[in-house]
Amino acid sequence: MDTVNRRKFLSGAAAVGVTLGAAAVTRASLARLPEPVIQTSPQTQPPYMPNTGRPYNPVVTLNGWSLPWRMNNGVKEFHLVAEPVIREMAPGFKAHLWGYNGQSPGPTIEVVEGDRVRIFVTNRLPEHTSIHWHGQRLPNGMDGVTGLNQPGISPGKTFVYEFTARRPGTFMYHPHADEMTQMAMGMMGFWVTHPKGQHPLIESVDRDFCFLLNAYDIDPGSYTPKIMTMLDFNIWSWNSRVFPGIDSLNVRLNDKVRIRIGNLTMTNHPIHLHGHEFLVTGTDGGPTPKSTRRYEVTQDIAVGQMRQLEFIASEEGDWAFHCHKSHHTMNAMGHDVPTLIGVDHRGLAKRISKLIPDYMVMGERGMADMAEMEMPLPENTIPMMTGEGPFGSVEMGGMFSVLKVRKDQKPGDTKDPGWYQHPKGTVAYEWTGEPLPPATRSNAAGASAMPRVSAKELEVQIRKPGPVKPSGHQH
Ligand SMILES: [Cu+2]
Repeated sequence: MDTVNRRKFLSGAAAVGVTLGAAAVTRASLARLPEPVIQTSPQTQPPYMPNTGRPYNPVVTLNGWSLPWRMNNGVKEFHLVAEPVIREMAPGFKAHLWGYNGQSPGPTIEVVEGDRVRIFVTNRLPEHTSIHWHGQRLPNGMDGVTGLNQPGISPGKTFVYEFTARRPGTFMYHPHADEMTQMAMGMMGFWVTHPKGQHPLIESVDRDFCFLLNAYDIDPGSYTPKIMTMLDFNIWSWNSRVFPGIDSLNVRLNDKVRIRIGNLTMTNHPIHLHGHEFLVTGTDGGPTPKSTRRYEVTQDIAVGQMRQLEFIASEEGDWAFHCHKSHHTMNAMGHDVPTLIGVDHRGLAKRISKLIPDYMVMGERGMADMAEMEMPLPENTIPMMTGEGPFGSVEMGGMFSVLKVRKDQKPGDTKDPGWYQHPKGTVAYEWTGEPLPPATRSNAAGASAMPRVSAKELEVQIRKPGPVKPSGHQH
């Protein structure tokens, strides 16, 4: 990226509400807390180009931003404010979370290997907190485990963490105080330590993206996550956004791309990229030795782990990029709907609708109908599967985004180029020749094990969508 673009990005960032600390920092003001920088937009902010400290190539935080710092006698000073925030998880769906500096996740912290870093942490939550700097080498008393390494930071108080960023790599930060609650509420952030100069195992790239995997349990129609949930989450998100609210990863054809991912959910996520193979160039422990690298199209990321994926974006198009657990590409509602594939509803719906006027038959042909259904949703939620593509509904939700590779995407340009225009003759098409004669095979298959049942002898659970609880069953 050239300097002009960098400047433009910086002023672009300022225009959408990032307030940079005062340019001229006086001696007196250095004795005070650095002014916290607050960001309330859920849009992906352009890379943050520093004007002090050692140079590096900044990352792009998906639907997030990087935290500016002030330089104080050679020390990079950041100010994180733990506080309640409102996060738009997708258009039309807002969550009341806890986060840092106006957003959940908090801002990405970017430093350079060898930097002396001082982080002020102010607690505006109703209970004590702390921050653990996940993966860092640091003095034990800076590790952030409440009770073990430090007392909790009480509401209203500010603590100071200080250490040297000793090894380059991909890190995270999160509370180590009432963790179950505070992480279920969205308190987490990304940390990147860039290498100083050339590193034999860290290549420079054209695009460097990062995001956290996180999950929430938010009942349709409500705003606050249920913090006691251990496994049964209904909102699977990247940086507290769900498809179609997750921005696409927009790159130029033949760009070298790095994607850094950290997992702070309660389960593993096999992250799958279409159209390209990638190498895993880094893990929690730092850059991987070259001899261990092999090409993959899916990388599982376990709880508490970080992974760096790298590839050359050499295929033009709109490539799906998602978690391969199919329930993790779905949003709230519908996870506990019984399987009705093969059940003959004919006549039944009419009879039920006499009792329950807005009853809908769901799932008789599979669940794809859900994406098109004009379903009465409660006021603050998002359909289970949604997202409009150039060919119709994408029938996805949750942990899903698109890698957009374009010949004419400008170097460093992060803007969404729109949908891919496929060259003529390169899209799957409908066969218009002689059709296959109808088969009796599928009805006969498994006849004794799976007899087709008629509506007369069928017991059906009637479930109304929305906040209304299942209303019993009907013969
Ligand atoms: Cu997943």
